[in-house]
Amino acid sequence: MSVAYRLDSTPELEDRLASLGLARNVRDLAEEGYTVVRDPKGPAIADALRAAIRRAVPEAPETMPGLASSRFTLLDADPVIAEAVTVPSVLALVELVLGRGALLSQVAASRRAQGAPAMGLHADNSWFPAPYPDWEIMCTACFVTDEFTEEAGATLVVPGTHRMKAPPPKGERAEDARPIVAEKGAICLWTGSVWHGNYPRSLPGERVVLHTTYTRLGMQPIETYDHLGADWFADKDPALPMLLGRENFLGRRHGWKEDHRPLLAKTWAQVHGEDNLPL
Ligand SMILES: O=C(O)CCC(=O)C(=O)O
Ligand SMILES: [Fe+2]
Repeated sequence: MSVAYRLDSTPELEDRLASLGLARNVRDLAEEGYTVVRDPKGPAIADALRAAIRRAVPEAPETMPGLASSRFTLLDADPVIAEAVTVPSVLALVELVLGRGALLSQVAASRRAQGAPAMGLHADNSWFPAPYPDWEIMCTACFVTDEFTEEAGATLVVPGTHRMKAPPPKGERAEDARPIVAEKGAICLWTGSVWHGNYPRSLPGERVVLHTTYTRLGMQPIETYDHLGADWFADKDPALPMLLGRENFLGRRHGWKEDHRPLLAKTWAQVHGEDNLPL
């Protein structure tokens, strides 16, 4: 059951993807619905990111062995988290999956200790009914700070299920499931449609992961970072204001004191191109 699969390619983006050496990742996303991204930035910040997550997310209580613990809305919990959500290769692939002007939807982190049970099979398009549209609504990037193997409790994925455009049926056995095997510093990226879960962790130690969800402009992000002021952005990646919707036309009180047209035109051009303005 194969349907047309749409990625949001533009000539400029294709050049950028090629110069970043991401041809294989583009193929993976189209054919399998997920990919493992290796960007030099990943290994460079993996240890600092792991330490930041361990400070921000409480350990699962010893009285409940095997429990996974997680926390949300972590963008500003530590400067290295803001770096981890703007890794250039990931942002280029997010643009391919979600189009220009995509937003940061959620920044979560998890710690899974030995004995952590498996997470059930699901698709991340949780807030939308099936059939999902031909285009992707959201995608999730999991930053690996130790290692992903089956024993370590890696993410489990069922390759190609992004084409089903629906969540897994209840009780689905997913015979073709496989672990996403990846080393420290790699970033696993999957579309909101692909079926995934994870494996129980049998190794000692803990699996520490940053889970970042991006969504298409036009969708409602899961989290808000409205509390962050200009001082927070001053030393951060310039992509962040756009990722947080600070530079687009949506989510505002329009036509009140200010002329809304320049921002509308800017947003339209960003999504549809300069030469395609209906205004
Ligand atoms: O913990 C994992 O391996 C997968 C978690 C997950 O389903 C997600 O981040 O969307
Ligand atoms: Fe998920």
